[in-house]
Amino acid sequence: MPALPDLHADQADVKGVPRTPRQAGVTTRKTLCATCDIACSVVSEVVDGRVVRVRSSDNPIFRDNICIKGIAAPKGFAHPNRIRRPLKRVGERGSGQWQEVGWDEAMADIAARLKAIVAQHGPEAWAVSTSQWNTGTDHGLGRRLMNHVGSPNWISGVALCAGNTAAINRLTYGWYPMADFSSTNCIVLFGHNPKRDSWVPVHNQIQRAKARGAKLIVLDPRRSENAEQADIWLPLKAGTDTVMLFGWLRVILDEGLYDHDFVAKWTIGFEDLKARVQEWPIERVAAVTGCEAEMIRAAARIYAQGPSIIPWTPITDMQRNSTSAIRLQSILRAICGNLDVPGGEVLHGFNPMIVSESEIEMHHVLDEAQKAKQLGSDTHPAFTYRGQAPLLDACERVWGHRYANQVTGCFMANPSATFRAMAGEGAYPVKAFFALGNNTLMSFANMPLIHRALLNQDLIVVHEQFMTPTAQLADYVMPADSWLERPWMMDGYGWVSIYRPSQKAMEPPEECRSTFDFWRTLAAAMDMPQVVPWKTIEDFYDWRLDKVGMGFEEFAETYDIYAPKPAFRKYEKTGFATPSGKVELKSSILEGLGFDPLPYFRFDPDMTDDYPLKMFTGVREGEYFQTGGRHIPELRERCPEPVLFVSPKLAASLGVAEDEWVQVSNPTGKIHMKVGVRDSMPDDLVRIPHGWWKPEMPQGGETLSGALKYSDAMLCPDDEDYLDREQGIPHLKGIPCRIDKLDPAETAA
Ligand SMILES: Nc1nc2c(c(=O)[nH]1)N[C@H]1C(S)=C(S)[C@@H](COP(=O)(O)OP(=O)(O)OC[C@H]3O[C@@H](n4cnc5c(=O)[nH]c(N)nc54)[C@H](O)[C@@H]3O)O[C@H]1N2
Ligand SMILES: Nc1nc2c(c(=O)[nH]1)N[C@H]1C(S)=C(S)[C@@H](COP(=O)(O)OP(=O)(O)OC[C@H]3O[C@@H](n4cnc5c(=O)[nH]c(N)nc54)[C@H](O)[C@@H]3O)O[C@H]1N2
Ligand code: SF4
Ligand SMILES: [Mo]
Repeated sequence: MPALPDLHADQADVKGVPRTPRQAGVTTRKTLCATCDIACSVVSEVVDGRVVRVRSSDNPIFRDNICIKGIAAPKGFAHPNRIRRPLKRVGERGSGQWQEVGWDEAMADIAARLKAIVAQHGPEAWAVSTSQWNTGTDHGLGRRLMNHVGSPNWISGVALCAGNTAAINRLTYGWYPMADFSSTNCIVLFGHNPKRDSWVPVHNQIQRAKARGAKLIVLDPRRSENAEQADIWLPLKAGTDTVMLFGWLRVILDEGLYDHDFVAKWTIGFEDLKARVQEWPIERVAAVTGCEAEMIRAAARIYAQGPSIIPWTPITDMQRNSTSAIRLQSILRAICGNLDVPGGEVLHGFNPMIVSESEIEMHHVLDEAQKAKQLGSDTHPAFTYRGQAPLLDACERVWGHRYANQVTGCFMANPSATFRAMAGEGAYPVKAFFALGNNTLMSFANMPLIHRALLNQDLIVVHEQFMTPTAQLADYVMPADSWLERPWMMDGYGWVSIYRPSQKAMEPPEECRSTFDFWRTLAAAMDMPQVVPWKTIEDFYDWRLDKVGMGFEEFAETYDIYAPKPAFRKYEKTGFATPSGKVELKSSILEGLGFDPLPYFRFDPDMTDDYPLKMFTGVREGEYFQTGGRHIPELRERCPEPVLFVSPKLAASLGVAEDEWVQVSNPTGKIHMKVGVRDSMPDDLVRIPHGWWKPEMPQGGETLSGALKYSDAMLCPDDEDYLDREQGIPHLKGIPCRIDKLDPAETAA
């Protein structure tokens, strides 16, 4: 294969300042890339009203924060596949027959049909799924309209990525803290693997911290990029992070390495925790995790020296012991004195100068009877209204508002319960489903269930840039703008008090519109124009910025970053935003919900003869963000097919070789993948890539452009054995499967 061009080469001339535009007549706009959720500050170069290049920011703080997905984004958005006009389904659902309609006409029909469904089944029959990060300009307006209409059934990919971490962190100390990379002495990565083309700002922060001497500890079954540069790499068994955390706690408690004053003054439940940790002698931890006892001790001791950080990781968001793992991380932070200190993890609270998305959502208008109907709140309440309700008073006391919807994950319905209700298998029917910037079909567990759920809807509306497998099943596909084509005010997902503005760099094509416009026009068509009263998104931002005393345009010209001066140990004045005002090592909230108030570990179900292998889904591909991007030729030629990874030994025992096609199956479903033999993989684990479909394959029909043939979600179970108890999120890090070689004749891709 000929060598592929280095997409980063295009950035080479911008390493020094000042920077030279590559073309005459260039104007520049300060933009935030929203192709992935980390939102790098970049510069858009515009010629004749079109963005011709995206490059890394001129601000030294953000230098080199760019990846090939951001670089390729203008090409991706200009691609002929882009949806440019509202489409109304005219044939059978999923038949690929569409009629172009005007935006207003579409919204009028959508509103009429939604009203009819609400009238017949109640407002809770309307569910919405979004991913805040992609839509960018939702800003809580979707929830605001839902709260006024009366539906609690909002779900999101954040249920298994960061939103749930935020909700669970709040149970322990009331706010989800942010890692301070700038002055930490030790970074601990639980699987999380930032690299050159994934999570680039964090990758760069890790490199800078290492250069100043900070230690890096990596826990990963695979020899990942970060494992290779770690001071300590603990190659734990997949899904055993909770046990490893118990091991660290054991060392820290036995050796007295915790912050005694903090524990005495600011925590409750220490003695109970100690008793629970006794269940985990280091030898037992070593046996279960497969790591050496001495290495576990060494890692725990370095962490305890501090100040240390355990930056957010999605890996413990997606395990059947997720709640316990996240709670144990929170507990470690607290008892080792890493909470709200420089170089540790900082509790930001709201920015007092800007109206937050949590406020915009107006959760107080949804009445208690409707909140109680939130799907999944009876069985898996941790991040639902019911689970988070005990925090409301405390949140108001400490942070000034009752509803802190951090990372939009704190008042969600449970996705699996929602899909069951949509499929007609729940407590009540859900008959209208809206997906905004979320490829719902492929982005949760049990895809066959989601497929059934979608086919059982009376109304599906999708706001999208491309004809995703989810969009292919819609009644209406509404064309979305992109991050180059709209202004944005980024609030760090309500996690931090830092705001960053993004300037609109070009006009959206044809009828493409922002999520703000989607909700504004829907509210008006639902006869609720007062719910979204702002005419333009700039008016809306001006309103939010009222206290700053600047309009959005001036704000965006003036600031790259807008944040209050950092303050530490704020709890000394206010207490923590928990029911007790302390760090709850033993959680009163979990106890009140009928769960074990202390962390615990459930072993994975045993493998069977039929499904003897263990797989996880993950290892992000540098080329794509999640299920997107496969239509961009520059990226696709680098990563043309879905590839599973196995070790050379496992490949040999299965009788499969590099580039051969295989079927991966389990009781949930089956898919086809290509084999990649990697010596970085352990011998007892299979890696399945997330989010594969092929936009060039036929829409609808047998495979929905390959989604039913290649998507990892076909293999992810959501029965109780594979759900975290408290949150009900799926276990993506230890799923049984088998691998069978395919007859080459069957596999013409
Ligand atoms: N089975 C399984 N499920 C998973 C995961 C997994 O590994 N396996 N990973 C989880 C994780 S970590 C995450 S973050 C979630 C992500 O789940 P999603 O949020 O669904 O992420 P994407 O697959 O990127 O889908 C986003 C869609 O938004 C569209 N889009 C992009 N920009 C815009 C925009 O500006 N406006 C609108 N309206 N649409 C836009 C894209 O074209 C794309 O189709 O999935 C989670 N779900
Ligand atoms: N290029 C690119 N970048 C992305 C994304 C993308 O799609 N493409 N997605 C973004 C999003 S939404 C997210 S959430 C992040 C995710 O990115 P990361 O947090 O880096 O997650 P992954 O790359 O899925 O997996 C990281 C590591 O987890 C290890 N691992 C697997 N199972 C376990 C386990 O049970 N325990 C432990 N400790 N480790 C395990 C894997 O071996 C792998 O090396 O990436 C973001 N960045
Ligand atoms: S890491 Fe890449 S895709 Fe993500 S925001 Fe930065 S440039 Fe965009
Ligand atoms: Mo994610």
